[in-house]
Amino acid sequence: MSKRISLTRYLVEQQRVDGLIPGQLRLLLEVVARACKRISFEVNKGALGDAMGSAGSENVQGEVQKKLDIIANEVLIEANEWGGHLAAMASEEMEGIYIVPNRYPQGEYLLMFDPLDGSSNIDVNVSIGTIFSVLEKPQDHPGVTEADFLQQGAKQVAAGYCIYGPQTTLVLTVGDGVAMFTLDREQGSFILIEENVKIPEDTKEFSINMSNMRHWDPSIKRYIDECLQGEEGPRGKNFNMRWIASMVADVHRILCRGGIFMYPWDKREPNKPGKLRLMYEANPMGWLMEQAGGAASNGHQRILEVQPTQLHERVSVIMGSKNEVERVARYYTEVDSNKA
Ligand code: P6P
Repeated sequence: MSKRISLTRYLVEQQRVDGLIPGQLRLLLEVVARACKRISFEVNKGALGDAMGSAGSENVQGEVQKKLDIIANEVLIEANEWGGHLAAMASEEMEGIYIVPNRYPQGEYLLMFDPLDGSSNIDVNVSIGTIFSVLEKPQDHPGVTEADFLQQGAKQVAAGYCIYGPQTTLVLTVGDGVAMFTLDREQGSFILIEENVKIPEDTKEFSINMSNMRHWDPSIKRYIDECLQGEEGPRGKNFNMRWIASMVADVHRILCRGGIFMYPWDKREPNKPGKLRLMYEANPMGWLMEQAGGAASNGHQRILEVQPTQLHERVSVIMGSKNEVERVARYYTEVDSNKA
């Protein structure tokens, strides 16, 4: 069992021992954690607060915004803009980037986030979460533009999420494995509960929205069909299915006990590569999966090697237990080579 130390002490020791976390990045991560704590308090109020229900507006994705989506976004902006560690931020809830105002010092990092992922679950009391990703601002030019954010996921220097469930738990990587911290509400601190998280390479549990089955491409249909055939089929074992419709919750389960999470391209919107967003959903979650010994693919390549061309671009997502992700990718390769 990991020693029960605070997030602050963990980050200081990682900074001191491994030099992995420069002072400004440590400050950034502590500020994000404090913002997540604040969001957790708002989420946990539920109907007792005045933040439930729709905000009566749509975000850049054309999705109905919940009041808590907007509150969470504002909390993250206000917490991070004055510290001097960031040059700019980008959010699922904002069309363009948010450049740190001139009244504050500019830092060397770029922060991207989905402030409240899975927000359709807010009104029915199902776990939701904040997802964040940190890049270094390119130093070869002054100022900051949207183009500075368009870096491959492999360039991330920190990534994580905070899940607001029965516990509020922050999950983080800076490239040296995955650590988990649960909020101790009495102390008001995130306390280390697990470090060096490892995902089993095999699983008996898949996570996909089965209602989209008729729209899937052949590789996904083949993979799921083989799982459904159970021990009499080619997999020789029975599978279980989970779909919470909250990526943070599904990913957290996989980090804790293995599994494969899939939101693949389907023919409902054939011109879109997928539903989930690359920069602030697939990249941070994909890095966490790889840092925990799992894998993350869009079916054709490693998600972290996808070269972004737009801030809010979407991507097909297959991530989790390494051997399962590799099996799905193999099925795609077989289809691609048959086409060739
Ligand atoms: P569906 C939540 O809206 C989200 O972006 C992810 O958190 C989740 O995995 C997915 O969409 C659920 O999508 O189509 O099953 O409602």
